[in-house]
Amino acid sequence: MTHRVRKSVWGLPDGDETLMWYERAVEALWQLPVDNPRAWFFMGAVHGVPPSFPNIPARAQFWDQCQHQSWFFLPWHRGYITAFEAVVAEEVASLGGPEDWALPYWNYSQDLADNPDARRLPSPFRDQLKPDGTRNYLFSRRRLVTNGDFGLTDQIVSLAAMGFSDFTNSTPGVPSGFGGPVTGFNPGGGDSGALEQLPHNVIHVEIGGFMRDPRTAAFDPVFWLHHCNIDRLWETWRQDPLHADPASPLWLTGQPFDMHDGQGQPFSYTAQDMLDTTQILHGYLYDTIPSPVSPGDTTPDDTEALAMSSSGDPEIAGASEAPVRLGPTVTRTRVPMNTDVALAGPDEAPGSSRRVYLELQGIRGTGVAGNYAVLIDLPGDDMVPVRAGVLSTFGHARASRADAPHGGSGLNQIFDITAHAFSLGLTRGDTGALEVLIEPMGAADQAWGVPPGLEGVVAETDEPADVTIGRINVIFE
Ligand SMILES: [Cu+2]
Repeated sequence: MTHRVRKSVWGLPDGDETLMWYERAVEALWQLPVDNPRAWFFMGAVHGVPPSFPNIPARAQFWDQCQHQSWFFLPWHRGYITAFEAVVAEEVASLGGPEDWALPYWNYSQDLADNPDARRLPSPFRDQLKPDGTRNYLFSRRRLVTNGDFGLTDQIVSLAAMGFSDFTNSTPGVPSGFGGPVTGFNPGGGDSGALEQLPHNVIHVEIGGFMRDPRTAAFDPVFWLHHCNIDRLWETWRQDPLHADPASPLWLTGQPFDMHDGQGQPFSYTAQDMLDTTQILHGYLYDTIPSPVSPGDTTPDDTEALAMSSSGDPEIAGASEAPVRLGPTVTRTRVPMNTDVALAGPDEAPGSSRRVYLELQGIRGTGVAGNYAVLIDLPGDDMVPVRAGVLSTFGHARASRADAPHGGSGLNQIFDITAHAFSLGLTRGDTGALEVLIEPMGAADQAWGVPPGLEGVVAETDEPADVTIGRINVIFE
């Protein structure tokens, strides 16, 4: 049996019709009533429900289901985009297109030497109208960029996540592994896994428009190519014999998810059902990854992977004294250090098992905000501040609602600053404070902008963008 093959969108040859058929299918699905499980609006609301969206009977079971800041992030989205692919492929075939349509992926992290255009949005997504003057259903207003160039930097397309050896880690204060922390059903709140954080969250916010908020993200047709790429990166990671998905039954079978297939029939799945891509609905493969090994063949097991990566109990070596509200320019925060904890011995140089993390805890607020560059510095020295990472606000408003998981305590974000901590002298134990600088990246884009045809269906956000960090911690592990 042959399987659908998901290809790089920038690698599609001249004259390829994959995106032409995608656009035609989106147009057809757009016309379906919102309570039809195959409707564009229904499928987008499965991820998140925009304010002012209609209430339908299926809402409680099928909408607002996306899993974020969770070890279910990757398997839930795999089922979601594959169900979407099934619906689009069904529509393409019924419109007279190919029988084997597959979702392409956008590999923005591709080496620019191999493809100078890799970081640009492919042109079929850019223009409001098609060459014949009719509406382009792949268009969505995105950060007011019309030439496809979002200015994605090396830092934004970083694949550092692929270096994580463990899938999950639930130790507070340290990164939660490649795939995310152990949770139950979790639409948002807490720590993102490494791949979810970067590039996933950061790309969402950089693209802007609907993509900036989980409640509207799946209404942008490029959402699906972004998530197809994230899914490909998971598949690439898990094909490495040194990596393993969680072996816990809580992950494998403990949490079922409800979805609709290409015919609009309900089905449910667990993470275990997502491990062999050739067995999910119609089955698919990626053009550049070898066939999956069968589930269960992977080594080492989860507990060994966890044991290898954790080296000691994390301790808080410094903490900010009050919540930090981010301003329109640079926000500077002094983080007093506890000199008893902030001491690394001479044998604990970079490369040893001792790690230092900067934790932004309880990122809360309203509206749709941008990304922020996070830099660290020692007060009073003459060195230039160094970059600790990118703070992404994707989902911060949703994770702040009192009815959200964790009671609306917001998002957490953790950066590994080990190398900087040694070079700044933070580990000498004689440093009184660390200064953290948080600076908006790029232009503000506070409105979603309602694309043509969605007026009256999706309200433009009227909440002001506001971001507050509950506490900034320096953690020694
Ligand atoms: Cu996403």
